Amino acid sequence: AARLKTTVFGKEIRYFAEIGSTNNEAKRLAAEGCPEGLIVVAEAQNTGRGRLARGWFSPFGKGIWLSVVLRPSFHPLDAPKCTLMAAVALTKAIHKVTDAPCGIKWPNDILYEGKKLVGILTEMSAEMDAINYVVIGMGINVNIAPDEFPPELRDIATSVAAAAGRPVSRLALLAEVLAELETVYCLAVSQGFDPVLDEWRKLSITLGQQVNVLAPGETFTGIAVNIDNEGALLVDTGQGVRRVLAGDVSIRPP
Ligand code: BT5
Repeated sequence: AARLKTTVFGKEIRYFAEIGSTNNEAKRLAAEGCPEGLIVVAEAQNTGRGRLARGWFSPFGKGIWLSVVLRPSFHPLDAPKCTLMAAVALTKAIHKVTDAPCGIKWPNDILYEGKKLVGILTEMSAEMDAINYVVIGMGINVNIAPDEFPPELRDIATSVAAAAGRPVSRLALLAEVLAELETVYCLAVSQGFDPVLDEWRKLSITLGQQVNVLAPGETFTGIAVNIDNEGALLVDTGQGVRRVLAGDVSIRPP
């Protein structure tokens, strides 16, 4: 805690050697009324989760498996933008520990050399027009060597240490992540998401690229031209611009 640079985030820390999912624990604590800024971290997750019931590989002592509880006053429809906000904070934090070029793939991945370093899972509880809580889950592969990934992830996953070419202090990186996240969250609360989305655009590796979009029920290709003020990806298919609010996007090699 001595190394923390934040005023609210991480002032209350729940640390586990092993847990099912830090997001589940954070949601449980949030439902019980815990304060904003509480974080849950674990050395290992047994049932780490991605989106759509996918799994998240979370080996002991090798990553930052982290969830942060927020209690924002903005509208529930703005909550998905918390994922983009977290991606901005994580990319900036990683840029503090390595010069290796990494950037954001819409909506929730940070990639280095086309492979995923970080995944983000935002979950929310809201009633009517008010958010009760938002939990931002972040999985950062810190010191995982290429051969330590299970075979099915070897072609798609990498780590901060692999990008940096040396081991990286998880504690130092965690302090940077919380500092950047608090800064960008304060910006969103005070000025709205527009300046956050501008930062996202600068750190994106998706915009300007030819992409394949796997949206619910269909697949198409086009050029990712922008994100709109709701955080949706705008893809120019040649026959018009399509708006993608949820889905998976792959960047096509040139
Ligand atoms: C994500 O989902 O990328 C969100 C991951 C969020 C993980 C954090 S860890 C702390 C918190 N607690 C949780 O339980 N979760 C959050 P998605 O975009 O659906 O990607 C999932 C896919 O990424 C999987 O189906 C695998 O193909 C791949 N994958 C799994 N583990 C990975 C890893 N460690 N590194 C890179 N890719 C991985």
